[in-house]
Amino acid sequence: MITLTTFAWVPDFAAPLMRAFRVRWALEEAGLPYNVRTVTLGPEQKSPEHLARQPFGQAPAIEEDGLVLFESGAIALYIGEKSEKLLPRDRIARERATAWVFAALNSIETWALQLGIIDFFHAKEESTKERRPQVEKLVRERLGQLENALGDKDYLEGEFSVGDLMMADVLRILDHTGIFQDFPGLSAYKQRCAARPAFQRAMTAQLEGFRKAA
Ligand SMILES: N[C@@H](CCC(=O)N[C@@H](CS)C(=O)NCC(=O)O)C(=O)O
Repeated sequence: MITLTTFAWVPDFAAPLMRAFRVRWALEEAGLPYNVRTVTLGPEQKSPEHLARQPFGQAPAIEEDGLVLFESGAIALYIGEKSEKLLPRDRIARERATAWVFAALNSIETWALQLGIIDFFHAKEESTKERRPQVEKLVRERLGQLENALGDKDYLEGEFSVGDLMMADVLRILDHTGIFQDFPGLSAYKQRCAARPAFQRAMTAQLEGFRKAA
């Protein structure tokens, strides 16, 4: 059985966003039970035990049958291998789903995160006045391109896959901005993904875990 390592507690703004969520969601979609191990922010994060799981002292990480795996993208694909629902067996559909995982992490998350970091940690700094509009412009460009690629489909390739799981999770980084008002197609896509029972179960479990540790 997979053991997920997550933080025991994170600040409120980060609780729904913490990247262990995407692992929980993938596990729920795949219908796989899992154990949870918690690590505390601070010295335990940088302990040799945790660095052996996650070389940067971050979370999530997973372990199963002697495999220790870090990076949420790699973990999502690993779980995908166990479920056709996440990674289709068809060669082309499978590669396309994989491409969307990379697109979410490389082409969207990098920019969404920049905006998140500015808003969550540097909102009052002088440099933000100049930097934020530049970053927002780039984010908007990427969102427009993503919305075009989605078109009128329910999911990026028609059927839900691990690519949608990663994309929908990454888009949530921007929830605090209200930017999706200007992208109705993506807004509906996000809602569709968040309405999935597996998403709901994973979110309940994540928030409950943090609440108990608070
Ligand atoms: N690229 C990594 C990023 C992991 C990451 O940044 N995790 C955050 C929590 S969501 C973290 O560990 N933050 C604490 C830190 O960086 O010290 C992944 O996708 O797994």
